[in-house]
Amino acid sequence: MKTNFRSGFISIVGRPNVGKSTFLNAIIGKKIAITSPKPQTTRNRILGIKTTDDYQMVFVDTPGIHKPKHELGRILDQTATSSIDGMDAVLFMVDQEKGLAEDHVIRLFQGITSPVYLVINKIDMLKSKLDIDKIIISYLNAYPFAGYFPISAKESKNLEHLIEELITRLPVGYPLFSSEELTDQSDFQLMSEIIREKVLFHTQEEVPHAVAVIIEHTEMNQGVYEVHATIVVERNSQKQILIGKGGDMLKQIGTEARLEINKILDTKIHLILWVKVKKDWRNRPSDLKSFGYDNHN
Ligand SMILES: Nc1nc2c(ncn2[C@@H]2O[C@H](COP(=O)(O)OP(=O)(O)OP(=O)(O)O)[C@@H](O)[C@H]2O)c(=O)[nH]1
Ligand SMILES: [Mg+2]
Repeated sequence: MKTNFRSGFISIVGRPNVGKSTFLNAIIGKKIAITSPKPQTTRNRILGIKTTDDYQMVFVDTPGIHKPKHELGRILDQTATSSIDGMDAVLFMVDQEKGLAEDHVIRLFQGITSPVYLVINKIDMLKSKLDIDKIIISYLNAYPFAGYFPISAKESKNLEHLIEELITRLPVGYPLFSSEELTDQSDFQLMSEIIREKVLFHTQEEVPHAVAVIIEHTEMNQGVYEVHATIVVERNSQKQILIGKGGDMLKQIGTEARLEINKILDTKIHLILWVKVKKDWRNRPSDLKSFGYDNHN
């Protein structure tokens, strides 16, 4: 290891749907966090680890900060806000839609010592540089940001400038993870998240938010790696939607999830999905905890 090796933590915070997880995947170069056009996709703090000969950057992807309606939402906000202070740098990500409605997020930066960068994502959707400038100007008086970085996470545009700046914020220190590690998530967590992503993609309105996925167990059956998973919903009507006509919807979700798990984990699996109703689980501390959602994730 080089004597001036640097390592540190960088968190990514912002409102839901601005592209935090897409950015994490782009930086790491592999899908480790699920993404979707629906808000509140990310529910746990997810680490993405980028290691080179010179540095190790540990990115912390967080749930979008919003006004919670359930206990789950409150936990999500807490997970995000507890990932702000004590970081070597904070990336405050915005897109063109939000403007200054984000005051409640900016307020969280008061009193912290970490440098906060304004990262304007989705610039591929903007027509001109003037549009980017307008967004930056609208934030100028909101907080003394350490820098402004317009990027496109989806097209991996302008990421290298941001990385160069972040390197300067890393203290000299040992790596905290081995160089092969890209995330702190277990294979079970990754599998359950991929299944949830397919549910998010195929369902609308309240259903995506009412879903949790649990990997019950795995076993080898005649040379095939079987994964048994349960999709939990809050109401019978949601269960009907997920199963679909003649089981079509569940079959579709299962096929898409299986193909992606095969690819990402490089293992051939056989996926067996069940749907179960657990009334009001998003407000029940015991259910939230057993599904992996608590303040300590
Ligand atoms: N056009 C465009 N779309 C993007 C870009 N980055 C992300 N998106 C899209 O924005 C949507 C939300 O992306 P996510 O990465 O899930 O957003 P997030 O901030 O992690 O959302 P939460 O986890 O809900 O807080 C998805 O449909 C992405 O494809 C970008 O650079 N350009
Ligand atoms: Mg996310």
